[in-house]
Amino acid sequence: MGYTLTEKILRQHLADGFCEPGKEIGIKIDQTLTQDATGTMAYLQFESMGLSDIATELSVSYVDHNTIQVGFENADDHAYLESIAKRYGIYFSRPGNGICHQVHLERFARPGKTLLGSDSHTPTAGGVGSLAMGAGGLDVAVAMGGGAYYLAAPRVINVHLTGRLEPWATAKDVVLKVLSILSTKGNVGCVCEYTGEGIAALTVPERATITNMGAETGVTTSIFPSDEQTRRFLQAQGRGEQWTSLAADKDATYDRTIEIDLSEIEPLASLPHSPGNIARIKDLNLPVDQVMIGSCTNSSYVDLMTVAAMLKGKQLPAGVSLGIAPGSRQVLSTMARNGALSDLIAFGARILESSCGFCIGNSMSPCTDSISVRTSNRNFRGRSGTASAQVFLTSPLVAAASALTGKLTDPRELEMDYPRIDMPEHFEIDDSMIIAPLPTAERAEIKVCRGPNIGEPPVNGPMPEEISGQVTIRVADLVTTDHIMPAGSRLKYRSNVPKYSEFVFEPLDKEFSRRASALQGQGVHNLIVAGLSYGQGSSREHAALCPMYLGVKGVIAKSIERIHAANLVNFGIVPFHFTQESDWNSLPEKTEVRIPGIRKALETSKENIMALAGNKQIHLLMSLSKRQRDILLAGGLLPYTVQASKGAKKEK
Ligand code: MIC
Ligand code: SF4
Repeated sequence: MGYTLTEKILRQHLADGFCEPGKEIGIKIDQTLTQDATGTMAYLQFESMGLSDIATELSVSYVDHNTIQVGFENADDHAYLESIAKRYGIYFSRPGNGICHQVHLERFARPGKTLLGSDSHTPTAGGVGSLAMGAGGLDVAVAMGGGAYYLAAPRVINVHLTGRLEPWATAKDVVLKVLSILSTKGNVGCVCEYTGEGIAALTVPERATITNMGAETGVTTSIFPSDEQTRRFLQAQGRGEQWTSLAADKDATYDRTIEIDLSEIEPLASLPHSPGNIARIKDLNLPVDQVMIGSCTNSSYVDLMTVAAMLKGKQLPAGVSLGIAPGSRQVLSTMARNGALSDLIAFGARILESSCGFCIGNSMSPCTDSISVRTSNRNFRGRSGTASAQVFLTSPLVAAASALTGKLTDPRELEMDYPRIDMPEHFEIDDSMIIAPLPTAERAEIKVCRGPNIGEPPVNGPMPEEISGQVTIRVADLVTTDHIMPAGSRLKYRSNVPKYSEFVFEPLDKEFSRRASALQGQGVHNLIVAGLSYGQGSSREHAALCPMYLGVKGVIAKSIERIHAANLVNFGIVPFHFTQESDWNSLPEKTEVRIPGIRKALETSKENIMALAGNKQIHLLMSLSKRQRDILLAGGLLPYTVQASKGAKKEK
């Protein structure tokens, strides 16, 4: 029996366990990436492990989320990150150089390598055949130190593509089609592997759009084989020697197969307020107030050159605003040289820095009750920075068509020839904004810059004998990490956990933080009760770290998303699942809950737990590996790793 591509790469990197779907395995990580919003905490955690160097083949620290700062906080983060990179032999991509996923794809991602990134869109590199996964910063810190990354061996879904995209249909529409089939829930523990004759015509940047937004389905990652298109891309990036051919075996077996005929793909959109609400553009007839083009999903050279060709010589209608953020400095400077940038400016576009910016509500928030069309990957309520705005996610071509007409427009309706833009044979390469690691001998001399915004990572105590507390908040289905730990204007507090913790659940319940903190002061454990797919969206570990700081000991949910469940364990919070639907009703807010013998249950690998909700007994499931139980007993991955390394030293 042959192997899938995913299995092949996993087997080559296996460090612990057996590759059997659902079973926990540890794999060796070749490359890591971090970005500033999650990276500062990841490096603080790395430092507290007391290691002298990184152990990966390559680690890159990007600054792309908070680049245009108000106040000193982000600037302090940047200075810290630059100095840490110098100290430990990490590449440093300076602010302005571009969005981590776009730059990593252009300059570093390689077929067959494992990549772990502290950002949920790390699977973008699956476009070049990397097995690329998002994780919490602490997992990335451990991987940088040479520790294995633990995950459930995935079930592999074959997304089989046939046919060829028609003009005006794009890779974005393909991934929106995939979302319409898989939805945003129920895919935890799966990988999407793309196969079929339809892939041959898709370029690497198109593939990367698909693997990037695959994250919204909740899969562990998505991956394309490495073929002639991959070779072409690597050659165009001056990295041809890094190409190797990779594909699944012909007789590989898959858990499920999805068939998509590319010739039937039409321009689609995700409707507010979930990436999984898919509709055809031609069925939507709505006025548009704002159009935003960019983000790690759609800001490649071809994406933006096509937009520029569509807008050239025309004028932005009154009442509509247009912002464009090229994904990398490579894209921006190429367009500056070839004149396409002036076409965009002449049209009336506002050119934003090559960074995440608008995608995370950091700039150009739309006005009250408006409609914003965006090429990014998430449209959760309020993520744009405006709670009442309606965000539609589309391809760059639909976005450009809508900027031309002032309403949501299927570009096939424009009286315009399709402007076919090809990927260049050679991209313009200038890595001067990437600071390469110092020679090892010079690293120890580096002084790490710590401004007042750089706090110590808080460390949890060991798991108590029993959990005794109350339901401090009860939330519905599909609560995202944007609900738990808002970004936008709050993002600058990422390195200051006490301050950032004031905003836990802010979009849902402004009083939560104060309440939890007061209960914690009285020695009461806080518990969160949640519905389906709790913690979907980003990899931000602050959605576990800050609740931990406020004394949360457990989350009881109908289901929890992969990265968030791992983050909870990493910060000593037990992820419990309901086993009986009716128990959900027994846990309204303020219910007193006791989980006696929780330490014992963790020590003895007990899975089915009895808890007391008021006077009523409820049944909970604690489905964890031995390693996860040990982490929870220690109070989290940091104390666990420190204990484990002390143990190893004693044995020597
Ligand atoms: C996002 O898109 O929400 C982010 C900001 O890039 C996050 C990371 C974070 O929360 O900092 C992600 O996707 O993981
Ligand atoms: Fe940045 Fe948006 Fe991509 Fe997250 S989804 S990495 S905020 S561009």
